[in-house]
Amino acid sequence: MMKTENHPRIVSTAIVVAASCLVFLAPNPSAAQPAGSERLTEEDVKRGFETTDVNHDGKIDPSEAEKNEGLRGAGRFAKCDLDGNGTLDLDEYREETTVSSLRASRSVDPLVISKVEESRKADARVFLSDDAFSTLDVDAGGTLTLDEIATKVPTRRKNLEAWVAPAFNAADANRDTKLSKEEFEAFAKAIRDWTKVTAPPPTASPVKSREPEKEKPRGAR
Ligand SMILES: [Ca+2]
Ligand SMILES: [Ca+2]
Ligand SMILES: [Ca+2]
Repeated sequence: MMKTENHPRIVSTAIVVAASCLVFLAPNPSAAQPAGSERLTEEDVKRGFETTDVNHDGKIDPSEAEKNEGLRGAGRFAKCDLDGNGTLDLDEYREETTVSSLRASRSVDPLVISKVEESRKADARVFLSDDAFSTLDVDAGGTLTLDEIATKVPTRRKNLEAWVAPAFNAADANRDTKLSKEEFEAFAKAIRDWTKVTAPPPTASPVKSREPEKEKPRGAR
């Protein structure tokens, strides 16, 4: 059985992974952070996104990202592209802007946080239904592997690696890389607890995930 105190570490891992992709997303600081304000608002997020989305197609592609100080650089774009579809949507942009603001100890408007939570909840919903276990148990073998889970959660594949994999590993009490029904309950609880959080903690304590990310030293900006 997973201990409930594991879940803050799961959150932390997600933050390390997510935060490592960005220092600051806005194309210029004034676009996302009005002078005299330390609070990131939903309006700031949208303005930063629209400024970066030069051709206004509602997506940030790699060439647009190259013009954004916070998005350019080897590997950064890919890390922010949570569903791996080659572009950044507003949810992906908001998620990373929020993380980078919290890391920089800027306050984040509750509306921004709640929108981030909405998108995480959408990802998490598949784990929280009553018949989640049987839905996910593709081969009906009575256990779940991470690959089985991945086939059912295709749209946020990188999210899966960032926070589902650590939750999975933490819940896998007997370390056989499969979740029994009982282990799955601990996993689902961690996901449920995590998607309820209102703000991630500012510091991180990495948990080993299946595909470890290259991490910056803790506290690096
Ligand atoms: Ca675009
Ligand atoms: Ca994307
Ligand atoms: Ca197991």
